[in-house]
Amino acid sequence: MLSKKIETAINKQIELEAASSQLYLSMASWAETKSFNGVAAFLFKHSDEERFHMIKLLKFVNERGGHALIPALKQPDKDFKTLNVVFEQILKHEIYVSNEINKLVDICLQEKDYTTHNFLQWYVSEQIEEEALARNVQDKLKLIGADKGGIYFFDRDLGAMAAATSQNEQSGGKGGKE
Ligand code: OFO
Repeated sequence: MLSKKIETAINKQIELEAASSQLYLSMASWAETKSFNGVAAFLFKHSDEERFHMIKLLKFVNERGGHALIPALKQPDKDFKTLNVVFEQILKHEIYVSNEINKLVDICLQEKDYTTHNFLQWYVSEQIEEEALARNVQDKLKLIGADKGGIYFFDRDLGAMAAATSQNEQSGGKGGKE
């Protein structure tokens, strides 16, 4: 059974995962309108992953005797100007999410809820991966600078990355992500 304090804190995290999914969906749509189709595929995939993170929390709350609440949709940012702006924002956002997960882990320790603490370790690892990926992609963009050819290949590589992850998932692998 979850304590009220933990149930409320996880519901807050459900809201954040949903907002992350919406933000990446908005970025994907922006990228598609700019014909960055590879970047769009990567971001659509990322948005799906965030939704999965939300559902995983939702199921956990309900299984533990709580009530997972579905948050209202808020319109995320819609104009990003450049790819650099998109990926800077993603890194900032992921760092924020990691901090929120850490706070949640801390509440579990205070409440001596070791079951939820154990469950949250998946999110702790996931955030390490997500921050590393966001940093890596942002570094690539910094190297490319204003080089149009570089941007072309960057877009192609991100599309290939999204396709490889999907293929891996279809063949039963974890695809590096869930
Ligand atoms: Fe849910 O992992 Fe990113 O935000």
